[in-house]
Amino acid sequence: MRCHLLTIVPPFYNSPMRMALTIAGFDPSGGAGIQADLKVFSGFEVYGLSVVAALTAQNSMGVKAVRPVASAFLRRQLTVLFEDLEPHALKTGMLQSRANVAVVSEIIKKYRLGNVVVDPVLLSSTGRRLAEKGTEALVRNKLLPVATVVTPNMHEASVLAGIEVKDLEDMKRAAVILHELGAESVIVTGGHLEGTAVDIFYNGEYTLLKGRKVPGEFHGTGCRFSAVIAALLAKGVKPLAAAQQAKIYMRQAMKKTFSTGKGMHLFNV
Ligand code: PXL
Repeated sequence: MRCHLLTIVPPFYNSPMRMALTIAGFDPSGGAGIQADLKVFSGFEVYGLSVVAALTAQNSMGVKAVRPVASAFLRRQLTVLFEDLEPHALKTGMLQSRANVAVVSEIIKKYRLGNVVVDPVLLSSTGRRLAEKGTEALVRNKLLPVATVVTPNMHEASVLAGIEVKDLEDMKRAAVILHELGAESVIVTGGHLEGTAVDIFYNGEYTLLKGRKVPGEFHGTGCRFSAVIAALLAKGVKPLAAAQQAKIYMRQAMKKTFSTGKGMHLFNV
């Protein structure tokens, strides 16, 4: 008897399917982290791989608890995956522990992975620490040197660059510092600027990514922005064009959010 599924779905090894991997935290509310990333990947018709670096207990009102995955098990998830599958791009999100940042950096180098998007998650939207103390130093020393694109918000840019970041000029200075630390392209996102939402893209040259603010508090904005960039890099788009498209995508997505009435708005994807 013919098996229709097998005839319809081609196997991966001769498939043109593009793949992206997210190494991030698990969000039961589906608003951020791995869940958000996978939904974005599938929206761009990129096959999503996901490796869990941390667990969280949270809802639209905020993160209540965080647990890192043991770094040895994080390494095992990655090595088993790479015995078989090679992503065309990957993004890192909430890695939570210093040991996990070190493992991710080691594996990226060992498997010579390219198209690496680093979302240097340190705090949740509601201000809770999502990374143990001292993680920023490892992100600076071990992840920035392997990053194709790093996407800090103003707070993360300030912590990583070691300068105050309050306005566009500070964002530009921070971008140069993070570029010098090894990231090929830096996008400092300006969602927290007053009245405007301009991002700074820097790869040796500056490009301003202009945007208008969409009013409201949204859960998982940073995750989605970096996931769009990873999906587009997986499809062969260059970092600047990917950042420009991600900016447009985010504005559309923010207009399509919904609220449970209690906490932040959730994206309708
Ligand atoms: O937006 C940062 C972030 C990343 N990853 C996970 C999160 C959050 C914020 O809540 O829960 C899993």
